[in-house]
Amino acid sequence: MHSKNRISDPRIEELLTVVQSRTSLSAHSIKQGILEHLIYSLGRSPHEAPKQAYYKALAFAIRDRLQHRWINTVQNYLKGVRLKKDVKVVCYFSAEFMIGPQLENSLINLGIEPEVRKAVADLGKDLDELIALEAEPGLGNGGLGRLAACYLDSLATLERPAIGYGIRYEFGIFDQHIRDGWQVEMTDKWLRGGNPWEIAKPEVAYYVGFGGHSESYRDNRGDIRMRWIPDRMVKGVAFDTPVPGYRVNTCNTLRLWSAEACESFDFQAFNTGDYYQAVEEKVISETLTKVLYPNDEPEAGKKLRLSQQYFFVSCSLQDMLHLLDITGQAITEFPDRFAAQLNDTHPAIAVAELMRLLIDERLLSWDDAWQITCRTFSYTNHTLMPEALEAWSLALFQDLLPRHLEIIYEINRHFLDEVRQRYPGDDERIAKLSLFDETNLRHLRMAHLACVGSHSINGVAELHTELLQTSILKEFYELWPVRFNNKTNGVSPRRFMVLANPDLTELITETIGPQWITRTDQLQKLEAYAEDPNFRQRWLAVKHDNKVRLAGYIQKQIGISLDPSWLFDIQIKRIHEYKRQHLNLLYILTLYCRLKRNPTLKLPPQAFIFAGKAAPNYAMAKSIIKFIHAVAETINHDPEINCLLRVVFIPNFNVQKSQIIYPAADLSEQISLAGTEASGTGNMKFALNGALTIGTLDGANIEIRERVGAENFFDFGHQAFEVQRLKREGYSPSSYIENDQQLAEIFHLLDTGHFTHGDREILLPLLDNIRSIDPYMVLADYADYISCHERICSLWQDQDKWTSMSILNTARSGCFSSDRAIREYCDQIWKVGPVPIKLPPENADRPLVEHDQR
Ligand code: 26V
Repeated sequence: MHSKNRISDPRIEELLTVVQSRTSLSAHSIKQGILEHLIYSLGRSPHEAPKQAYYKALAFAIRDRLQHRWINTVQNYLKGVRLKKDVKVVCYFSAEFMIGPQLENSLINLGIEPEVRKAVADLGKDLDELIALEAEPGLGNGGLGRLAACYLDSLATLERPAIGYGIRYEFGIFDQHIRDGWQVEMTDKWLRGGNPWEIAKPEVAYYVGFGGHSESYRDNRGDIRMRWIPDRMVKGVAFDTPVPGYRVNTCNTLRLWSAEACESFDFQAFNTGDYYQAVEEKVISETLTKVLYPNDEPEAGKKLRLSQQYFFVSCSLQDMLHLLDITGQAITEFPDRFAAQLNDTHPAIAVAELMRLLIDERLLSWDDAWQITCRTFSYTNHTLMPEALEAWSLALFQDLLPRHLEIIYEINRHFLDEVRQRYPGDDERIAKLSLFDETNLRHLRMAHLACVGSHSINGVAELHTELLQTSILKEFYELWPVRFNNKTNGVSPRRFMVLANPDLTELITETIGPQWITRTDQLQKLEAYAEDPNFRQRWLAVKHDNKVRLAGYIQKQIGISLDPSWLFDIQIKRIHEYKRQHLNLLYILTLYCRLKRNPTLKLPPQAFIFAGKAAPNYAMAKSIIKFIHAVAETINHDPEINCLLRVVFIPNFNVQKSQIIYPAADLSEQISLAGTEASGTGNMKFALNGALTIGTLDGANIEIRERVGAENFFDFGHQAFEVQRLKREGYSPSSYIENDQQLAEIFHLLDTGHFTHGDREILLPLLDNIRSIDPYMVLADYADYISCHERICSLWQDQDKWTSMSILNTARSGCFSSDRAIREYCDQIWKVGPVPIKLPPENADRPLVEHDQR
């Protein structure tokens, strides 16, 4: 009880006894906490409680230990604002947050894993088993949602005030099952067992309108104003999840909105006697936040998606205005207190909603409101794919958000007036810049709305930002070059190294000290050990153990055995034609044919591991999954082949699984067609864990190659500018097959149903698409991809060299930490500095770390 010595104030003494049983980080107190929660929160006897109950009790006990940090963090921010200290809060608007499991992350950040392991063992349980029981909140599709989660982690670790605003989907990304090699989707009932990490705040609720019409009226100054009369209202209720930083007291908030029916509205219908209509309204309202939509499915549930986007954006902006009000600040302060980041265009409707709140509800002038709006928002673009750019049909938009449409017309009028002044008579440019696409059955372009209403526009890797400026946002770049900037993505070293790869973490920490965890540039110190035989041996041993762990998992879950001494060649990401999992398959099939022709061929044994989900209505992507399984089945069952090649598809890829897979990779496949992958973030997770990359010069691959050195990176394929030229000049995929015997043989085998039990139909649409259109130029990059793999195979023979290269990949990838990215966002866009959180004496248990980690 070392804190007792410090404290003499009796009032604090009293508080201390109240809170200390729930704040102490000792093993004894944690054990006590678990037992208390088992009995009093969950109503179970410790003797009969199932493991699931132990998991939950443990989660509650750990949440208790975050609680005072969380409360103090919020109080500190508000206090700072009240005292007119320039506290500014980052509001990260994102339709997706793929936060992954929370328990182990909290233990790592608090630095109490050893104590908790002991507490749990004292209760006769195994910590790893309890950790494995946590249902993963899969509230995102892939890279974009995981990026948002990494950014929240870094914001808290860097002690920056931040709120993540999003949607509490009742069903996250679907669970992927595989039946007969095909993907089958099942609903993700992640809330089934309750969610111990969230706290419902029923008193933090806002009303959001839909539909109806707008009308004009005279305000008490006699000025004409507009108001919106919606015909439906939905209530948004806040659910908060703590976001603890690493070894700091800062604990920020992820605030997700859940839709509920409004009581008062039901009542109205009830009065008119239409009880069933009222119940129906209730059901419709509560449908709003039911399910996450795949972002790569262009036609899915249009109307509901726009409703979801507007719903969470409106709740979040109302919440921000409320925070401003309770701290007694003027509306003009808004952009100095909040920096709101639009994570892609999903929240772009925020531009119109903030305008509406300021003009219609706070009665500001247009010009004042517009200034506040543009100073508040900044926009990150995450894709160049034309079919991915969000555009809403005006009919739908008008029906759902009539008042917003009026406001957007007005924004467009002001904007195009400015453009006309700059470029008189340039109607073509006007049409390109307009918020409305007049050619495409009149659509509202959300990327344009985001650009016009933001003071900063960024891409997520250097090439991507450059391509934004020269292609899809070219005219905006010409108009406002200073608004454009690049922020190359980053990933959390806590989640993807410390948590995912504890053995590597230990080896690195033992070698260069622990500071690298928050200062990843220090990983550079490992360079000095790249040629050290002893260190290399230990590095290799860690990789080997990680491969044993993955092989064990695969054996248990899928029943395929893998030899950890083989080369583990891994491609894990959403299944998409542009990511070209089928190019990877063509390499595997090439090896297959070569081995069949020459069974004594010298080849390093290779395990090919795939994982990833396909959007439920994306037929080609689903065929690619079937294709992988067809090849896997043939190869894995062929005794002539399976001694050198094996192919595995790990179903239901998620954050939890990714943590087992990244650390076990020797080779990372990053093979998208150049100019299509905005950044990629898996590429960074692999490199940080010491995998070598085979990759195209696309997205952040280019920067990874630059950093780790071209000699430690395997690049291949056409570059983005060559892809553009090829397309211009007329790309003919069939000629590649005609001129390459190996390709011809592969396609012949596929056509005869060699891998599909003689079925010549099931893969035909995919094969025909490659032969006739090949939209992502798989065939144009095939030859170079094969020869690149051949170089890799020969390098693999030299394990010392390989291991040195692996060490250098980790040592030089430090800049791909999300801490680096967040520092750039904070310094260059948000202008948000650190606000260290001090705990009051009654809450001080012990400092989380001795040294300064900032
Ligand atoms: C892609 C597509 C492909 C065509 C069909 C419709 C469609 C719709 C959406 C998308 C992707 C949307 C945005 C997105 O998720 N981008 C990803 O963001 C990551 C984080 O910045 C980045 O690493 C990935 O490269 C990028 O694809």
